[in-house]
Amino acid sequence: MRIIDSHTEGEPTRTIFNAALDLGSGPLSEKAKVFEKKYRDFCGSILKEPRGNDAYVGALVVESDESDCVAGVIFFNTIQNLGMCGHGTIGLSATMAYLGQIEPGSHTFETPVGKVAIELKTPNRVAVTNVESYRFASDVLVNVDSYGELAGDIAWGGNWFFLVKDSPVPIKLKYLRQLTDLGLAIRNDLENKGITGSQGAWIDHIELYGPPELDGSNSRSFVLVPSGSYDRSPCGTGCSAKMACLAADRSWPAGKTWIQESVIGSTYSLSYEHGEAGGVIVTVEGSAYVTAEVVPIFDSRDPYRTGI
Ligand code: PYC
Repeated sequence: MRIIDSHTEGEPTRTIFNAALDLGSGPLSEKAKVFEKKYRDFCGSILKEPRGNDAYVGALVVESDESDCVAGVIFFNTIQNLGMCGHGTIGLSATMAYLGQIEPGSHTFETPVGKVAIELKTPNRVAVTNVESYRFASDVLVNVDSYGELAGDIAWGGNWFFLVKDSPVPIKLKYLRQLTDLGLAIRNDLENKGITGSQGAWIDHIELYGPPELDGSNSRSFVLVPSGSYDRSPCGTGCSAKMACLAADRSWPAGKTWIQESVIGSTYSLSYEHGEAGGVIVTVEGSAYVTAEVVPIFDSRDPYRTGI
């Protein structure tokens, strides 16, 4: 097994090669289910504290049966699998470039929710063309103590999101505690009301939007991720969900660049085209850097070897 860490616009990815796990012989979507069920301790030991933390996303690289794909990848966080991961795909691409496994140009990865294309522009700059994204519901009301009623949209961008256009809390790092509490309270209210994505899917990511702070950018966002931590990047799948909502509202045209800031001020450059199923195909461009090579040691005497 070989493990390389990177960050994409501030958000960490831990990429795992040659893990030699027995995931069966089904399609990647089935292998991902086997991975989630059978290898919880593996995920915990790789991503959770004390070896990692709640912000990490793992990218388990597997062989793809698709002849046009350079690899298959299963993304996971400290509690479950992700469908797709935008920052993780950019991190994986920069990591494979660092290892000399891919050259600048076009490549395709297989994920459990579909194929994603990348353009490796430089060893660190990557544009990801995501799976088709769509808005599932608009103006859904939630109730949150101290903020009252808030309206948001539910959208799919490779994961499920609830997006609040005008956050009552400013999108600034100094309000991280309040933003996190608000995100958790919204998620709880959605759960209590039985509000889900399609087929009862848990809406596990909450996005709060506010005005941009940087010249030339369009918006700033805070993204609560399933572990209760937050995305340091603008969240690739979350940006895809956002573009799907903008397209559904007809408030941003296809092909025009949108710059999305994260709560730490890092940015993605986004645009969309109309998809075949009525949604949008979003391209997310950002930068990633390799930060470390990790050689984990699993000491059988360590009570926290599978994470806290
Ligand atoms: O970039 O898509 C993303 C993502 C999902 C969760 C954390 N990052």
